Amino acid sequence: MRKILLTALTIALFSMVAWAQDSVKVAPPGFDKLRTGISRCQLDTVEYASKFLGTARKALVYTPPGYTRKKKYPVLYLLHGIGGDEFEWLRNGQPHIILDNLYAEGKLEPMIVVLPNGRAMKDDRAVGNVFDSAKVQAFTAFEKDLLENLIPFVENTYPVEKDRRRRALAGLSMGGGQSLNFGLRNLDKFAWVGGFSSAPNTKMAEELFPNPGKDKGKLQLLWISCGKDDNLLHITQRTHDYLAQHGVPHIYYIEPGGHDFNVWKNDLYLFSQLLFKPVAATKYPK
Ligand code: FER
Repeated sequence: MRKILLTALTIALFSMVAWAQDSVKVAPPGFDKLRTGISRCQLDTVEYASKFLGTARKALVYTPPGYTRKKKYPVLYLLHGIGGDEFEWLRNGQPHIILDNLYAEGKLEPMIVVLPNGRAMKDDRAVGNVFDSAKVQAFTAFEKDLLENLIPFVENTYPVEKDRRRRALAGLSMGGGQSLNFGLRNLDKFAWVGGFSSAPNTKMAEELFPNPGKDKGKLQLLWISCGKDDNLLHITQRTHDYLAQHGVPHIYYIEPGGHDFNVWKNDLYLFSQLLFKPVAATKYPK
Protein backbone atom coordinates (compact mmCIF):
# COMPACT_ATOMS: atom_id res chain seq x y z
CA MET A 1 0.00 0.00 0.00
CA ARG A 2 2.77 2.36 1.03
CA LYS A 3 4.59 1.57 -2.18
CA ILE A 4 1.52 2.23 -4.32
CA LEU A 5 0.95 5.53 -2.56
CA LEU A 6 4.57 6.53 -3.06
CA THR A 7 4.42 5.60 -6.73
CA ALA A 8 1.19 7.56 -7.18
CA LEU A 9 2.72 10.56 -5.43
CA THR A 10 5.84 10.38 -7.61
CA ILE A 11 3.74 10.25 -10.78
CA ALA A 12 1.57 13.14 -9.56
CA LEU A 13 4.63 15.25 -8.71
CA PHE A 14 6.31 14.43 -11.99
CA SER A 15 3.30 15.40 -14.05
CA MET A 16 2.97 18.64 -12.07
CA VAL A 17 6.57 19.55 -12.93
CA ALA A 18 6.06 18.61 -16.57
CA TRP A 19 2.86 20.63 -16.64
CA ALA A 20 4.51 23.61 -15.00
CA GLN A 21 7.09 23.83 -17.78
CA ASP A 22 4.54 23.01 -20.46
CA SER A 23 2.08 25.65 -19.30
CA VAL A 24 4.58 28.44 -20.06
CA LYS A 25 5.00 27.25 -23.68
CA VAL A 26 6.63 29.48 -26.29
CA ALA A 27 5.44 32.46 -28.30
CA PRO A 28 3.15 31.50 -31.21
CA PRO A 29 4.32 31.96 -34.83
CA GLY A 30 3.86 35.55 -36.03
CA PHE A 31 4.24 37.10 -32.56
CA ASP A 32 7.12 39.23 -33.88
CA LYS A 33 5.76 40.00 -37.36
CA LEU A 34 4.50 43.44 -38.26
CA ARG A 35 0.70 43.47 -38.48
CA THR A 36 -1.34 46.00 -40.41
CA GLY A 37 -4.42 47.74 -39.11
CA ILE A 38 -3.42 47.79 -35.44
CA SER A 39 -2.52 50.74 -33.23
CA ARG A 40 1.14 51.41 -32.75
CA CYS A 41 3.41 52.60 -30.03
CA GLN A 42 5.59 55.67 -30.29
CA LEU A 43 9.35 55.46 -29.86
CA ASP A 44 11.15 58.50 -28.48
CA THR A 45 14.88 59.04 -28.25
CA VAL A 46 15.57 60.94 -25.06
CA GLU A 47 18.66 62.43 -23.54
CA TYR A 48 19.18 62.74 -19.81
CA ALA A 49 21.87 64.40 -17.75
CA SER A 50 23.95 61.82 -15.95
CA LYS A 51 25.37 63.60 -12.93
CA PHE A 52 27.17 60.38 -12.20
CA LEU A 53 29.16 60.44 -15.45
CA GLY A 54 28.99 64.15 -16.20
CA THR A 55 27.63 63.37 -19.65
CA ALA A 56 24.35 63.50 -21.54
CA ARG A 57 23.19 59.92 -22.08
CA LYS A 58 20.66 58.54 -24.53
CA ALA A 59 17.81 56.11 -24.02
CA LEU A 60 14.82 55.00 -26.06
CA VAL A 61 11.35 55.26 -24.62
CA TYR A 62 8.43 53.22 -25.91
CA THR A 63 5.01 54.69 -25.13
CA PRO A 64 2.09 52.31 -25.73
CA PRO A 65 -0.72 52.60 -28.30
CA GLY A 66 -3.32 55.05 -27.00
CA TYR A 67 -0.74 56.73 -24.76
CA THR A 68 -2.05 59.82 -23.03
CA ARG A 69 -0.64 62.16 -20.44
CA LYS A 70 -3.98 61.94 -18.67
CA LYS A 71 -3.05 58.50 -17.35
CA LYS A 72 -0.13 57.25 -15.30
CA TYR A 73 1.80 54.22 -16.45
CA PRO A 74 4.01 51.57 -14.90
CA VAL A 75 7.52 51.30 -16.37
CA LEU A 76 9.68 48.43 -17.56
CA TYR A 77 13.40 49.17 -17.81
CA LEU A 78 14.74 46.72 -20.39
CA LEU A 79 18.50 46.19 -20.58
CA HIS A 80 20.81 44.99 -23.37
CA GLY A 81 23.81 42.65 -23.57
CA ILE A 82 27.58 43.05 -23.60
CA GLY A 83 27.82 43.84 -27.32
CA GLY A 84 24.86 46.19 -27.37
CA ASP A 85 23.66 49.66 -26.52
CA GLU A 86 20.30 51.40 -26.19
CA PHE A 87 19.44 50.30 -29.76
CA GLU A 88 20.24 46.60 -29.38
CA TRP A 89 16.74 45.41 -28.49
CA LEU A 90 15.23 47.53 -31.22
CA ARG A 91 17.70 46.39 -33.87
CA ASN A 92 17.52 42.70 -33.10
CA GLY A 93 14.44 42.05 -31.04
CA GLN A 94 11.62 44.13 -32.53
CA PRO A 95 10.21 44.82 -29.04
CA HIS A 96 7.88 47.46 -30.50
CA ILE A 97 6.33 44.92 -32.88
CA ILE A 98 6.04 42.22 -30.20
CA LEU A 99 4.41 44.63 -27.77
CA ASP A 100 2.13 46.27 -30.36
CA ASN A 101 0.86 42.80 -31.32
CA LEU A 102 0.26 41.91 -27.68
CA TYR A 103 -1.66 45.15 -27.10
CA ALA A 104 -3.78 44.44 -30.17
CA GLU A 105 -4.73 41.13 -28.54
CA GLY A 106 -5.49 42.81 -25.22
CA LYS A 107 -2.74 40.87 -23.48
CA LEU A 108 -0.70 43.65 -21.89
CA GLU A 109 -1.17 46.07 -19.08
CA PRO A 110 -0.34 49.45 -20.70
CA MET A 111 3.22 50.34 -19.75
CA ILE A 112 6.13 52.50 -20.78
CA VAL A 113 9.28 50.63 -21.76
CA VAL A 114 12.64 52.32 -21.36
CA LEU A 115 15.65 51.00 -23.26
CA PRO A 116 18.75 52.48 -21.59
CA ASN A 117 22.42 52.21 -22.37
CA GLY A 118 23.72 49.99 -19.56
CA ARG A 119 27.40 50.65 -20.17
CA ALA A 120 27.87 53.57 -17.82
CA MET A 121 31.06 55.21 -19.04
CA LYS A 122 31.84 58.41 -20.88
CA ASP A 123 32.19 56.64 -24.23
CA ASP A 124 29.35 54.17 -23.93
CA ARG A 125 29.42 52.94 -27.55
CA ALA A 126 29.79 49.21 -28.16
CA VAL A 127 33.04 49.54 -30.08
CA GLY A 128 36.41 47.81 -29.78
CA ASN A 129 36.75 44.93 -27.36
CA VAL A 130 33.42 44.81 -25.55
CA PHE A 131 34.92 42.36 -23.02
CA ASP A 132 37.54 44.94 -21.97
CA SER A 133 37.52 45.18 -18.18
CA ALA A 134 36.70 48.92 -18.06
CA LYS A 135 33.69 48.24 -20.28
CA VAL A 136 32.55 45.28 -18.22
CA GLN A 137 32.89 47.36 -15.03
CA ALA A 138 30.75 50.05 -16.61
CA PHE A 139 27.86 47.57 -16.55
CA THR A 140 28.25 47.44 -12.76
CA ALA A 141 28.50 51.21 -12.51
CA PHE A 142 25.16 51.60 -14.30
CA GLU A 143 23.29 50.86 -11.06
CA LYS A 144 24.01 54.35 -9.78
CA ASP A 145 23.18 56.08 -13.07
CA LEU A 146 19.94 54.10 -13.38
CA LEU A 147 18.72 54.79 -9.86
CA GLU A 148 19.96 58.34 -9.45
CA ASN A 149 19.75 59.80 -12.94
CA LEU A 150 17.68 57.81 -15.43
CA ILE A 151 14.71 56.79 -13.26
CA PRO A 152 14.23 60.32 -11.87
CA PHE A 153 14.47 61.69 -15.42
CA VAL A 154 11.80 59.27 -16.69
CA GLU A 155 9.58 60.04 -13.71
CA ASN A 156 9.89 63.78 -14.24
CA THR A 157 9.34 63.56 -18.00
CA TYR A 158 6.59 60.97 -18.47
CA PRO A 159 3.33 60.35 -16.62
CA VAL A 160 4.45 57.33 -14.63
CA GLU A 161 3.61 55.72 -11.35
CA LYS A 162 6.38 56.14 -8.81
CA ASP A 163 5.90 52.99 -6.86
CA ARG A 164 8.02 49.85 -6.60
CA ARG A 165 5.01 47.77 -7.56
CA ARG A 166 4.79 49.71 -10.81
CA ARG A 167 8.48 49.42 -11.75
CA ALA A 168 10.07 46.45 -13.48
CA LEU A 169 13.69 45.72 -14.37
CA ALA A 170 14.68 43.04 -16.87
CA GLY A 171 17.37 42.39 -19.40
CA LEU A 172 19.25 39.94 -21.54
CA SER A 173 22.63 38.41 -20.73
CA MET A 174 24.80 41.21 -19.17
CA GLY A 175 21.50 43.08 -18.78
CA GLY A 176 20.00 39.98 -17.13
CA GLY A 177 22.88 39.97 -14.64
CA GLN A 178 22.39 43.70 -14.05
CA SER A 179 18.65 43.21 -13.52
CA LEU A 180 19.18 40.52 -10.90
CA ASN A 181 22.10 42.33 -9.24
CA PHE A 182 20.40 45.73 -9.08
CA GLY A 183 16.79 44.64 -8.80
CA LEU A 184 17.19 42.26 -5.89
CA ARG A 185 19.36 44.72 -4.02
CA ASN A 186 16.83 47.51 -4.46
CA LEU A 187 13.53 45.92 -3.57
CA ASP A 188 12.35 49.32 -2.42
CA LYS A 189 12.55 50.34 -6.10
CA PHE A 190 11.51 47.23 -8.04
CA ALA A 191 8.89 44.56 -7.43
CA TRP A 192 9.24 42.89 -10.86
CA VAL A 193 12.63 41.50 -11.87
CA GLY A 194 13.62 39.38 -14.85
CA GLY A 195 16.94 37.87 -15.94
CA PHE A 196 17.02 36.45 -19.46
CA SER A 197 20.09 34.22 -20.06
CA SER A 198 21.94 36.06 -17.30
CA ALA A 199 25.70 36.41 -17.85
CA PRO A 200 28.72 35.82 -15.57
CA ASN A 201 28.27 39.31 -14.11
CA THR A 202 25.37 37.78 -12.11
CA LYS A 203 26.34 37.63 -8.46
CA MET A 204 26.30 34.31 -6.65
CA ALA A 205 22.81 33.63 -5.40
CA GLU A 206 23.81 33.90 -1.71
CA GLU A 207 24.93 37.45 -2.39
CA LEU A 208 22.05 38.26 -4.73
CA PHE A 209 19.39 37.37 -2.24
CA PRO A 210 21.02 37.04 1.19
CA ASN A 211 17.84 37.32 3.28
CA PRO A 212 15.36 35.02 1.57
CA GLY A 213 13.18 34.62 4.64
CA LYS A 214 12.74 38.35 5.07
CA ASP A 215 12.60 39.36 1.40
CA LYS A 216 10.85 36.58 -0.47
CA GLY A 217 7.41 38.16 -0.10
CA LYS A 218 8.52 41.49 -1.55
CA LEU A 219 8.63 40.50 -5.21
CA GLN A 220 5.60 40.46 -7.44
CA LEU A 221 7.58 38.47 -9.98
CA LEU A 222 11.07 37.05 -10.17
CA TRP A 223 11.66 35.53 -13.59
CA ILE A 224 14.84 33.69 -14.57
CA SER A 225 15.06 32.02 -17.95
CA CYS A 226 17.66 30.62 -20.32
CA GLY A 227 17.94 28.72 -23.57
CA LYS A 228 18.67 25.06 -22.93
CA ASP A 229 21.64 25.11 -25.34
CA ASP A 230 23.19 28.28 -23.86
CA ASN A 231 26.71 27.88 -22.40
CA LEU A 232 25.67 30.27 -19.62
CA LEU A 233 22.77 28.05 -18.48
CA HIS A 234 24.62 27.11 -15.28
CA ILE A 235 24.25 30.69 -14.01
CA THR A 236 20.46 30.61 -14.25
CA GLN A 237 20.48 27.07 -12.88
CA ARG A 238 22.54 27.91 -9.79
CA THR A 239 20.30 30.92 -9.09
CA HIS A 240 17.22 28.74 -9.40
CA ASP A 241 18.69 26.05 -7.11
CA TYR A 242 19.27 28.58 -4.34
CA LEU A 243 15.86 30.23 -4.73
CA ALA A 244 14.11 26.86 -4.72
CA GLN A 245 16.10 25.71 -1.69
CA HIS A 246 15.05 28.83 0.20
CA GLY A 247 11.42 28.76 -0.89
CA VAL A 248 11.61 32.00 -2.88
CA PRO A 249 8.75 32.08 -5.43
CA HIS A 250 10.06 32.54 -8.95
CA ILE A 251 9.59 31.41 -12.52
CA TYR A 252 12.42 29.27 -13.81
CA TYR A 253 11.91 28.83 -17.51
CA ILE A 254 14.23 26.76 -19.67
CA GLU A 255 13.36 27.19 -23.30
CA PRO A 256 14.49 25.92 -26.70
CA GLY A 257 17.53 27.71 -28.14
CA GLY A 258 20.93 29.17 -27.36
CA HIS A 259 22.29 32.61 -26.53
CA ASP A 260 20.44 34.73 -29.04
CA PHE A 261 17.49 36.95 -29.82
CA ASN A 262 15.13 34.09 -30.67
CA VAL A 263 15.25 33.28 -26.97
CA TRP A 264 15.07 36.90 -25.76
CA LYS A 265 12.15 37.77 -28.00
CA ASN A 266 10.31 34.77 -26.64
CA ASP A 267 11.18 35.91 -23.10
CA LEU A 268 9.90 39.42 -23.74
CA TYR A 269 6.68 38.02 -25.20
CA LEU A 270 6.01 35.84 -22.14
CA PHE A 271 7.44 38.05 -19.40
CA SER A 272 5.73 41.27 -20.51
CA GLN A 273 2.30 39.63 -20.30
CA LEU A 274 2.80 38.92 -16.60
CA LEU A 275 3.86 42.44 -15.70
CA PHE A 276 1.79 44.69 -13.48
CA LYS A 277 -0.98 42.10 -13.13
CA PRO A 278 -1.77 39.73 -10.28
CA VAL A 279 0.49 36.72 -10.84
CA ALA A 280 -1.63 33.60 -11.30
CA ALA A 281 0.03 31.15 -8.96
CA THR A 282 -1.99 28.32 -10.48
CA LYS A 283 -0.59 29.03 -13.94
CA TYR A 284 3.00 28.88 -12.73
CA PRO A 285 3.00 26.38 -9.86
CA LYS A 286 6.79 26.04 -9.93
C1 FER B 1 31.33 36.29 -20.19
C2 FER B 1 30.54 35.68 -21.14
C3 FER B 1 29.43 36.36 -21.66
C4 FER B 1 31.04 37.58 -19.76
C5 FER B 1 29.94 38.24 -20.28
C6 FER B 1 29.14 37.63 -21.24
C7 FER B 1 31.65 39.43 -18.41
C8 FER B 1 28.01 38.40 -21.76
C9 FER B 1 27.33 38.07 -22.85
C10 FER B 1 26.23 38.92 -23.37
O1 FER B 1 25.91 39.96 -22.77
O2 FER B 1 25.66 38.54 -24.38
O3 FER B 1 32.41 35.66 -19.66
O4 FER B 1 31.86 38.13 -18.81
